[in-house]
Formats: sequence, C-alpha cells, structure tokens
Amino acid sequence: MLACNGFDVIDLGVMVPAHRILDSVVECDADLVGLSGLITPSLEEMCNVAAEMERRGMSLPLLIGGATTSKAHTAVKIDPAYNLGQAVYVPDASRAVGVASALLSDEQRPALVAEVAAEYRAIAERRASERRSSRRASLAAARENRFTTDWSAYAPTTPPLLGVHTLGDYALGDLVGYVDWTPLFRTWELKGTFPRIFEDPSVGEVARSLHRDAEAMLERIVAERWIRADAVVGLWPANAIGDDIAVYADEDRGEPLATLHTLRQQMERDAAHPNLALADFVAPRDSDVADYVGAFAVTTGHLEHERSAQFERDNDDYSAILFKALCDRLAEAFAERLHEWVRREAWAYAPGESLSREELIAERYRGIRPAPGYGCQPDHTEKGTLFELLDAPARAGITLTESFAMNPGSSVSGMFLAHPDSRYFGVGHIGSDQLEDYAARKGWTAAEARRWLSPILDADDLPVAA
Ligand code: B12
Repeated sequence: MLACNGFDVIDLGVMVPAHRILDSVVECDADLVGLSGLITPSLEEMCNVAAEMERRGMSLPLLIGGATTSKAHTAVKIDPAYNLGQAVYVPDASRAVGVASALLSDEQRPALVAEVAAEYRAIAERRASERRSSRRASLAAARENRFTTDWSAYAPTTPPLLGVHTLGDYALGDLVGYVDWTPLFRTWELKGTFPRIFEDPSVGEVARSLHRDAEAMLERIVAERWIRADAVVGLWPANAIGDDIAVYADEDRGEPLATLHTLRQQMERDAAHPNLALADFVAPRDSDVADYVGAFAVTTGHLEHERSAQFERDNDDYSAILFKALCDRLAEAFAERLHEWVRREAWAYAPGESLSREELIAERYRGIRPAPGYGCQPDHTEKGTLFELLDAPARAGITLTESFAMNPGSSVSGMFLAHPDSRYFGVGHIGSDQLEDYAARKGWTAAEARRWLSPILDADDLPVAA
C-alpha cells in the first residue's frame, strides 16, 4: 500500500488479468479503479475490465491513462462497455488527484460525470460518422497499387552469419554511446529534443540537472553491473509470397520455417503513393531473387525489478523512475547497436557504414527494423512468430504474456529488412476484406482477428465486449 496525496494506493503490478484486478478491488473495498496501458493489447484488456465491472454490477469510477490510451478510445470503446459507472480518461498523472477527489465527492461527482458522459457521447458519434464517410481502397485495389521495383536489378547480400546468434551478458559500456536521450526527458514530461532542450528557457535548467543525474546513474549501472543485457538475433533466407514473408531454414527455400504476416495500407492512394505492406520490401518468391530477413529480441530488464524495488523501499521514487527510464533507454540503445552490427557484419550489406549517434537516431542508414506494435506492423501477435524463430525465451530470457507484452518490460523485438527503399509507414485502418483475408492467413477465427486487430478496425468490425 502506498500513500499518495491523501489516497491509499494499491499497485497490483503489471499485466494483471481483469478478474484478478476486480477480485482485489472487492477484497480491499476500493473507491475507484485506475488502469494504465503501454501497448494496444492492453487497451483490449481495459475493455474487458470495464465489461467485467458491468457484469459484476459495480459502479466505481474507472480512471484510464498510459501511452496508448486516449480520450477517443475511452469514449468509443471503454465507456460504452460500462453503463453502470463512468470511465474517465486522465491524460497526465498529475491531474489524477483532482479528478479522483471530484469523483469521490458527493457534491462534485454528478456534474463531472454528466460533463464527461456528454463529451464522450459526442466523441463517439463524431467518430462513427467520420468512419462511415472515410474512403478506403479495396484490398484488391491496394494490392494492385503495391510498392514495386525491378527485382531483377536487385542483388541482395547473402549474410555471412546466417542463422540464430545469442549475445548474452553484452558489455553495457558499449551501449552508452547509442543512447537516444530525448525520450528520457519525455518521461518527465519535459518537451524538447536533446541537446537543444538544454537551451529552452522554461525547461532547460531542469533538463540539464536531470541529464546530469542520468549520466551519473548510468556510470554506476555500467561500472557496478546493475543490470544484464541479453539479445538474440537471427538471419534467414526469405521471400515474399503475396503480403506474407516466408522464412526458410536454408538456401533450398523448401518448406518455410515460419511465415511472417504483414498488413497493407488501404487508404485511397495513387500510383505515386503506393499502398504499402512490409512484405513489399522483400523480393517475391516468383522473382527468383534470393532475399533475406532478420529478427531480434533484446532486453536490459534482467535484474531491473530488484533494484527499482529497493529504491522504492527506500522511498527514493526519483531514483526508481530514473533507473527504469535508463533501462528503457539501454534497451533501445541495444537494438540500435545490434542493428548496426547486422548492417556492418552479420548481414554485411553496409560493411563500410560509419555513422554518428545523431545520424543513427535520424536513421540515415539503409534498411529498417520494424517492431510489432509500431504503425507498419500493428499486429502484436507477430512477436509470437519472431520469438519462436529466435527461441528468445531460452536464448535471452524474454517471454511473452498472454497479451503479447514482453517480460522483462525493458525489452524490444522486431525484424530487420535491408531493401534500400524500405521505409516506415502507418498501416492505418483496414477494411473487412483485409480483416477476413488476414484471419485466413493467420489461421484465426473471425473473433480472434477482431480482438487482435481492433485498434485498426472500423466500428462495424469491432469486437463486442464480453
Ligand atoms: C518508454 C517506452 C518503451 C520502453 C518500455 C517501458 C516498459 N518498461 O514497459 C521500451 C523502450 C522498452 C519500449 C518497448 C516497446 N514499445 Co514502447 N514506448 C515507450 C514510449 C517512448 C514512452 C512510454 C512512457 O513510458 N512514457 C512516459 C510515461 C510517464 O508516460 P505515460 O505512460 O503516457 O504515462 C503518463 C500518462 O499517460 C499518465 N498515466 C499513465 N498511466 C496512467 C494510469 C492512470 C489511472 C492515470 C490516471 C494516469 C496514467 O501518467 C503518466 C505521467 O503523466 C512510448 C511512446 C510515447 N511517446 O508514449 C512507446 C510506445 C508505448 N511503445 C510502443 C511499442 C510498440 C513498443 C514495443 C511493443 C515495440 C517492440 N515490438 O519491441 C515494445 C513493448 C515492450 C514490452 N515490454 O512489451 C508503442 C505502442 C503502440 C501500440 N500500438 O501498441 C508506443 C506508443 C510507440 C509508438 N509510437 O508506436 N517502449
């Protein structure tokens, strides 16, 4: 139990399923429930919590926050599942106390709930009419307008290090130069880009002091080996087959080891702006070009929990937050370092590359490392295929939860694509035709497809809360 601004707070921890959250809520006779979501599958779980609260006849206020949540999502998907109580989106933790106090006050609650409910109804109606009027290309038309290139003129480099490689207990000192500091400032809600943020008249001084503390702690993390960095990387022969990528064990390219599924943009576009899918950047099977793909999983989260819990026990929340944020920075730095190693040595399609930290952050290199959950691959379940190919639990100690979050938290996973034209994009919303097609390719039932793809579906295709 934590004491926080006059409230007793019980933190149930991460990735707790709906029924366990609500059992605890009843057990401790809570006055309100707060949910925080980092990646989109947790948004689905929030809808389940709301529906389960309704089923149990509860009417406690439900506060929603976290990186992937939004007022629109709360209004359109969570609130409609919870008619007995009110779901309220809180964009920033510092506002949580004011909102919670108002919701618990008999005088203030009715007006706040009426205001929020009216605002959410208006948002839901606006969204529904926007969706109805949004124009979308059919899947067939989008495929027709795919990215194409003269594959016969493309000669992929054969990776000298094909297969799966473990980089266990990697030297932490080697990662420091790859840290992108900008997101660290965002953790403290300091807006600005490193290093320009230091000159900002309003936040510059705070940013400088935070950066000094961060560098000092980073030095200790490295010198005293506070955490362990583990990674696994794989490179295989591969070819695109339609919107999928077949991954092969060897150059015979017989039965695929696995199939990576990709989703295609369906917004209305023209020939100058292709409707992209990640599979477009891998040579198609019928081109007879021998292409390759890579995958990786990295973590800097082993041992993280023990130390951050110690800071918390010592009532040193500042150090606990700073330490967790640094572990996240190191995980990203490790992915950056690994990608560079792949380009220069393991796949070796850019052996002479030599880029500064700034150039790496600006992605001035050839190829991309799309991660499931980003805009160009919104399907988090693809991590399951990557993890099997990489044997990530055994080789790097990273596991997936039921909703495809990675454990430990400071972990990143994704693919490597090398085509010079490969680039990041957002799939955006897809139509029912692609929903059905993708479900068939993944071997999903219609309900499974709607569950996992719900963030990119139109209202008519959305799952109905249980
Ligand atoms: C830090 C971060 C990470 C860290 C992970 C941290 C961890 N240990 O779990 C690292 C670098 C490891 C990482 C990895 C990944 N990430 Co990431 N990550 C972020 C990032 C940059 C910041 C999130 C953050 O911590 N912000 C700081 C905190 C303080 O802010 P916050 O969470 O928004 O919370 C504030 C408010 O929302 C509010 N609040 C939060 N919760 C609550 C709850 C209540 C009740 C209330 C009232 C308020 C409240 O208070 C906070 C302070 O004001 C976001 C991008 C972004 N700008 O948000 C992407 C982001 C969340 N990541 C994303 C993705 C995809 C991933 C990966 C899946 C990528 C991959 N395949 O490897 C992995 C998943 C990791 C995992 N363990 O499963 C996507 C998620 C999109 C999606 N569709 O799901 C994002 C949005 C990036 C993007 N633009 O696409 N990530």
